Parts: sequence; C-alpha cells; structure tokens
Amino acid sequence: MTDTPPAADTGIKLIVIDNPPVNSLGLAVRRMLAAEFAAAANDPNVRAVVLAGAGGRFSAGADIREFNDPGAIAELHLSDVIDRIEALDKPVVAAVDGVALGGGLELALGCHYRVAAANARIGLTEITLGLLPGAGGTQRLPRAIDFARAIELITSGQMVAASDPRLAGLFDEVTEGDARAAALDLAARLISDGAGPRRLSAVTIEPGPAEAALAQARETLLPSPVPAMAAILDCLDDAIHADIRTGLAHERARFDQVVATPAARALRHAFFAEREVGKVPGLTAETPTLPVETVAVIGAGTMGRGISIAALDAGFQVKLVDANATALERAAEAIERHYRTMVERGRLGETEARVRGARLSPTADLDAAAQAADLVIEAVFEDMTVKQEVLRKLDELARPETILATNTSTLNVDTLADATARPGQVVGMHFFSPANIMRLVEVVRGKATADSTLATALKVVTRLRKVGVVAGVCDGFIGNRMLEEYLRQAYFLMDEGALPQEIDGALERWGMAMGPLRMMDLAGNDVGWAIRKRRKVEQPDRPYSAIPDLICERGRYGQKTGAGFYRYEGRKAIPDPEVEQLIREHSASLGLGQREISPEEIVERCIYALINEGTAVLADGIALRASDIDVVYLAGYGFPRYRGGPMHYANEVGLDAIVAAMDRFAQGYQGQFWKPAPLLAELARAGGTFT
Ligand code: HSC
Repeated sequence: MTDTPPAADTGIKLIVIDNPPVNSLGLAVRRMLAAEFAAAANDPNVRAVVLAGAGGRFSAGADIREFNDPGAIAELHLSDVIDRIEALDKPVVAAVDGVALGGGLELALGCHYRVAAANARIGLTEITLGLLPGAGGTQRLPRAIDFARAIELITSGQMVAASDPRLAGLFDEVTEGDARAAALDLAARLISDGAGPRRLSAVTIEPGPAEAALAQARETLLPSPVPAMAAILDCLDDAIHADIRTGLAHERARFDQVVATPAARALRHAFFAEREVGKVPGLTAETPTLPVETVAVIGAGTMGRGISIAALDAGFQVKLVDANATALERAAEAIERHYRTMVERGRLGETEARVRGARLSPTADLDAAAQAADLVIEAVFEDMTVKQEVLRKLDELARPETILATNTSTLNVDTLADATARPGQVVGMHFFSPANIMRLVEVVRGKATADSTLATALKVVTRLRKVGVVAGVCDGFIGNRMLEEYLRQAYFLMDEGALPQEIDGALERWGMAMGPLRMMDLAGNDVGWAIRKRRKVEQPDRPYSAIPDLICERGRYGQKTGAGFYRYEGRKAIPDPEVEQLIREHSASLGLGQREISPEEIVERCIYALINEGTAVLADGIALRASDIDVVYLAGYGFPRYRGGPMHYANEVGLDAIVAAMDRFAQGYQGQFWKPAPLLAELARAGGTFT
C-alpha cells in the first residue's frame, strides 16, 4: 500500500506494509515492496521514502508459514528486496512502531535511517524458531550497534524496547510520540539538507574486540542442539572478516540449510501450537466472561502460596484463606520474603514490590473472602472428601456469579462439581509447582462446566501470563496421566539394573530439563507412593516396579528428606551407593540385571511410553488436539522445545518406527506394557501422523 503519487510539495513517498495481523513479509508483501521501491527509483518527484507498517506494527518478519514453501521463498527472496532498498539512491527512512522482529528488523536495517517509537519491540528472534536471520540481520545489526550486544541479541532472540541502551546506534531517533510522523519529519529534513543514503553495508567492524566477544560466545553457546546457533556464530565471523556480499551470500545459504532441520521444524511447531491452544471449539470472542478482579485462594500450603504470588504479580486482589493461623502466618511471611528477594536481586523495584504485597489479604475468614471473590481457587489437601466439603461451603458462601476452581491434580472434577449447586461454574485449574514460576495450567472442563466459566478461567490464566491448556476429566488429566506411564517405564528400567543416574543422564542428555528420578525426588516420592497404593486397590493387576516403594519404605521421600533416588547436599543430587545396592539386589532377585541397557533404549522406552499414553489421551478426547499435548509437555514438564513436544517428536521419528520399537520391547521385560494405543497402531499402519 502506498500514497502514490507522492505529494509534489514534499517529495516524500510513504510506503506502508499492510498485511494484518502482524504485517508479516509473505510473497505478496515482498512483491509490493519491490514494485513500490522500483517506482520510487523511477519517479523524479520522489526525493525520499518513508517505510512504515499499518495498524501500529512495523513488521513481525517473514511469514513463518511460508518456510514450508521453498518455491515462494525463492521466487522473490526477502534479502534481494532489502538489497534493492539499500541500493536506492534516495534516502529511505524506516518508521518503526509496534514490532520490528526478525525479517521486519532486517528490513529496517536495509533502510538508510531509522526512527522508532520508544516502546516498539525490537529483536532478531529467529533463533527461537531454530533459524538464523536470513535477510542480512547477522551482517547489518553488528554494523549498527556494539558487536557484543549484537551477539547477545541474535543468539538469545530476545525482544527489547527500542529505547533499550543495548540498541544504541540503531535508531537515529527514538520518540515517545508517533514514529511515522517523526520519520516524515526526518525525511523532510534530509531532503532540505540534501542528505543522501547512508548504508550499513558500507560500515566496517573493528576486528579486535569483535573477535574476542565472538570467541567467548563460541565457548559458552556451543555445542548447541539447535544447528542455527553455530551457523549464527559463523555468520558473525563473516561480518568481521568477509566483505558484505560474501557475508550475505553465506548467511542465505546457511539459512536454507537450517530451515529444514528437525530443530527448526520443532520450534516452528511449538510457536504455532502455543497459539492454537487458545482456540477452543465452542468459545468465541463473544463468549461472555466474568470480570475477575478479586481472587480467593483457599489453602496456604506451597500451592496456595505460589498461586497467590502469580495472582498478585498479575494485578489481582488476593484473599489467601487458611483456618490454621500458623500456616497463614508462615505463608504471608514467605510471600513477603519472596518479594524482598526479588528486590534484592534487582528483579523488581521496591515500590512495585510493595504495591504487589499490599494487594494480599491473608485471612481466616472464609465467609468474607468468598463473598469478596469473583474467582475462588481451592488448593486444599488432595482428598475427595476434604475438597468436596470445601467446595460445598464455598458454594453456600460465595456470590451467585462467583466461579469456583479446583486445583486438583487427579480427582474427578465432575464429582467435585456435584458437591455444589453451581456445577456450571466449577472448573479445574491445575497449576504446577512452583505455581508462580511454572507456565502451565491445565484448565479442566467438567461435563457441566459452562462455556463462560471456561472462557473466564482461560482469560485469568492468560492474565497470569501462563499457558492454559483445556483438558477433559480423567485421572491425571493430560500431563500426569502420561507421566505415570513414563515413570512406570523408568522404574522398570531400574528393575533391570539401570541406575537412577544412568536413566536421568540419558534423558537429560537427550534434552529433558530433568530426568524422571530427580524430578520425583523434587516432587516428593511419597506423592507417587500414595497413587500406587490407590492403584493397587483400583487396578490390582497393573504391574509396577517395587523399587520406588522400597525407596519410600526407607523414608527416602526425596529432596525434602535429604534422600530419595539420590542423596542430597542442598539441592545437589549425588548418586548413592545404598540405592545402587538396593537396585542390584532387587534386580538379582528378579533374575535380571545382567544386561547392559543403552542410553538409546532408555530414551526410547521412556519417551515412547509417553507418546503411547498421549495417543490414548487424544483418542479419549481428553486433549483437544495433539499439539495441545505438546504444549503441556513443553510448558509443564521440561520437554526440550527443540524436539517440539512428544507428539511432534513421534511424527518426526515416524509412527511406524515407534510401533516397531514397541513390538521389539514387547519381547522383553514387562513386555505386556507395550500395547500400542489403537489410534497409534491405526495411524502407523496408514502411514499417518498426528495433526
Ligand atoms: C524471520 O523473519 C526470518 C528472517 O530472517 C527472514 C529470512 C529470509 C528467508 C525467508 C524469506 C521469506 N508469520 O502471537 P499472536 C500470527 S522468522 C506468520 O497471537 P501477539 C500468529 O500465528 C520470523 N504468522 O499475537 C497468530 O495467528 P493466528 C521472525 C505470524 O499480539 C497471529 O499472527 N519473527 C507471524 O500476542 C497473531 O499472533 C518472529 O519471530 C509470522 N512472523 O504477538 C515474530 N507472527 O491468529 C513471531 C505472528 O492464526 N511473532 N503470526 O493464531 C511474535 O512474536 C508475535 O506474534 C508478535 C505478536 C509479538 C508479533
């Protein structure tokens, strides 16, 4: 879009990228830019150009969906468009507002002058998608700003405000006002001053300090599981040593290589999965929601505290309720301590910490808190009778419109809702510990949960800056239901003689943030013990390894008792000969333990167990789509983002290959575990994938 012909009196041609919602630079936009800049070159009335984005957003970069379409990329490469802009013999000013990300920033770097709104978000975010900037970013950004800062920004993919001092040198002007108006003013001044183009490609970089910064970056960032990281550092080396043409050509070639890597596919998948997760059938922008300003959190334990902090951080008024005065006092102190620490560490200003703390009202008065609340989140002891009793009471006390949420991790939300006279206003909000840090919340839709209740819960989760994934009712919902199978398999591996550090080591080297046994030591082995005891009654034929029970019988509940599958010095897990002996003796008693188990087998058995149960979760309609399961595992369980989540990873491995491995495992120890879920078997047979 452009305001052609340019006003003859100003000589400025305004070119506007108008491709809602984020002005991504798909083929049509690139064609428009090429045509408009060619017209500007040929029009003698044009003496300067201003490039802007419509809708208050300069551009969010390349159209990520186009990366699956190499034909469109090749037809008119963004890099070529930018080169043509830079080559124009009339000054070009970028008017940056909203966002200039990835290719959007590269486009601005190709312009001769740049003006930005102070709050515009700027970044070369490609690495977060497993990519490198492929349209000049690695060559031009380090020519515009300090080299070490450029490394930092490109390798982290961070978005920063245009006013951030790290961007010094990038903008000619950063304005609190309207960036487009300021850019037009600058263009007018350039014309009247007779100033010409000023090209970043002509800048040379002083090698000494740049080489030192690059060497340090190589040391800290490599090796990386994401191939783009090494490619970025090689491009930055070119920026120092090669001429710009060579640097740009290498950058483009490296981009073409990394865009097709599994890590880039996985990270793209994660990007879209996180956006898809908010789309819930039946809910629209018109679905009514309850305005929530006051949240009552019932239960001042670890969960209640974490949820309270998250709610305080998001600006809610919080009533933290507990009948036990000591527990309440301890929680209030812990929350105060949390904010003090944040201030001490420089993460929060003193005033802001005070404001957040002041929104908290610890109270023993359930009646008044329930009356005041728009949303009540109960986080009391995980027991059906206890939770039903609390919900029944809340139902009597709360205003009729108030929503009651349960933070249960396993109990049936329908049964809990039936304890109230407002089942339509009951919903599960399953937070993960520590609740002020973990991003995931499973929002559990009971059979009676009204659309408006669900929509309100999701809106609250978004305001908490967390990811809400809708789950159906079943034991363990999405995440923990799958986790149970993953853990069963990890424990079976110990039956066969694998040691905790071997299992955790294999999975952590594969990319899990924490291996399953360290994770259980952190969560508390007594929690799993209680579940296994329940299972023994519900499903007596379901096989479990005896090892975690033996561990618990020795009082080794994990970090909190100083010992679990490891012994602990503070938080440091140290392999423990006592556990190794227990495992050896136990596996010998089963007639096992002679076989060397490879790290590959450990990973396959644990991850395929996760995938198989994930398929059942999908087939049962507990998750709305396979990518929601991936979001659960990425946001809540430390699954490596560069592998995309369990279901995406399954597609990458090939479902037929997974079923074939499961058939192989079925010949081994506890072979009956390996029954492919019917949907997995069916898709594998048909050569299908999870979509
Ligand atoms: C890149 O630029 C590579 C370059 O180096 C060029 C390489 C050259 C070779 C290639 C030549 C072509 N594309 O997030 P939201 C959609 S890599 C397509 O909910 P917000 C998004 O899916 C790119 N779609 O909004 C959603 O769609 P839905 C580098 C994109 O306000 C809708 O827009 N850029 C898209 O919360 C709204 O998005 C980035 O990494 C894109 N680039 O946040 C920026 N960006 O409605 C990625 C968004 O159908 N984007 N969409 O669900 C973001 O970080 C956020 O979307 C914003 C807006 C902060 C822009």
